[in-house]
Amino acid sequence: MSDKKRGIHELYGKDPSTADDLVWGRSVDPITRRGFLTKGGLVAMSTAVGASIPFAHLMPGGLIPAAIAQTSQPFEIPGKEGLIVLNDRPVNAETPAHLLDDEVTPAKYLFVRNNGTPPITTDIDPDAWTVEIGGESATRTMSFTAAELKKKFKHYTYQLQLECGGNGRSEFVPPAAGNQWSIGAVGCPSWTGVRLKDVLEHVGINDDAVYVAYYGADKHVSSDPNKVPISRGVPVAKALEDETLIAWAMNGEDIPPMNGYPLRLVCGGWPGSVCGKWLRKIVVRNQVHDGPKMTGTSYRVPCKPVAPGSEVPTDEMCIIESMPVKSLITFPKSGLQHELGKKLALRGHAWAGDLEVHKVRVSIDFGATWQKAKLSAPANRLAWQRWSAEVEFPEAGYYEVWVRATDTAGRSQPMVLPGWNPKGYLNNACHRIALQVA
Ligand SMILES: Nc1nc2c(c(=O)[nH]1)N[C@H]1C(S)=C(S)[C@@H](COP(=O)(O)O)O[C@H]1N2
Ligand SMILES: [Mo]
Repeated sequence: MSDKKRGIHELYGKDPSTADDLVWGRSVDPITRRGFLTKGGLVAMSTAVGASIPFAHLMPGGLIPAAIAQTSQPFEIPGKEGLIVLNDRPVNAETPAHLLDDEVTPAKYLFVRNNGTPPITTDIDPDAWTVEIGGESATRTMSFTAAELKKKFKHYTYQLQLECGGNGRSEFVPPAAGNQWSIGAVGCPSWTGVRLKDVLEHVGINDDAVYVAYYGADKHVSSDPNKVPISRGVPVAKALEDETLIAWAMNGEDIPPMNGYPLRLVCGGWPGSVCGKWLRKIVVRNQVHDGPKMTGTSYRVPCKPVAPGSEVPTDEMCIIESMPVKSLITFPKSGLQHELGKKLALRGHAWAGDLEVHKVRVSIDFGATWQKAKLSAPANRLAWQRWSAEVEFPEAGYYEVWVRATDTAGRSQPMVLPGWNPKGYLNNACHRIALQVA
């Protein structure tokens, strides 16, 4: 059964409409997006979900029934293991904290955040994939195949954090719409590619350049070819940093299909949304980029703090740049039983956007007192840092371990929640795990 479930997700991951047709004989009305089930399809779906479906005629097309999509935890995307699926159209899946324990995040544990339908890249020749560099502030327009990029420019490898701007959204009150990420939309794999800077300098950028933005090969979920699911960018200075890469490898292997194979941008320390996957085009802009998900409330927060639930005018919203300081407890797993009188070893990672982490502390008394953890240097700029500590418990009972990092500018994580914002971005509250001491 679980193989069958996985099969369904794979199928839907590629092309929801075709999958609908194949699995249920369901056709989708292009305007209402409702699915039309044949009689046989309805019987098959009712059998699969275990009951008749009174509102079957109102069910959207291209959607796997939740009964099937959500029962087989952990959800398996090809090449991934143990991820928790939040949405399957588009695919969004996060990693439980204890699976982020490796210093370098393995491919199977890197989260997936898709805004649209990924291109089918399984059968392509990765070296023949082309990227165009242009835009009104580029001196000329040039096209490179991945093979040419590899041949022409020097290769670099960096370990770079990738965290979705909405990571932690599920804790905001009042709630914010969007994927209800808990804490696992983050990872720190090692990336290999060429510096975006070397490529841009080769092409030439004009003095009036302001922003550098990307377009990918994914499609809008509506299947409308004129709509772009996401196109974001960064100011020129961030694009020209040494660590900003056009990458073709993750941990020494091809980038996984869902993480942007065969080429993606990696721009560490900023919201993951600036790291264009399935990279097709880079544009050098003479203004702040205005592609989909750059404007309005997307990846923007109130420039000044607001009361929870406020309506914030667009011109009082600022684009998120560096991500805030944050940390995770990756060992032990929340919910463990621990023997009284024994020391408990703890470890995890801490990161701070463009900055470094200065110190990490842990608490076993809900933040009343803190103990300093050991903290390692990052493998390179914009990589997360390993921390470890040992704690002892005074008596039997329920405890929580909290972790709190402070960046080199002296800013610490909030203990409960940071400032509310309309889209629920930047929740860098302390991570906590539960345990029973007996
Ligand atoms: N082309 C393209 N690039 C994209 C996205 C996307 O939907 N399409 N999602 C962005 C967002 S919001 C995030 S958080 C990261 C997620 O990267 P991952 O799926 O490899 O973890 O990719 C970014 N790059
Ligand atoms: Mo994101």
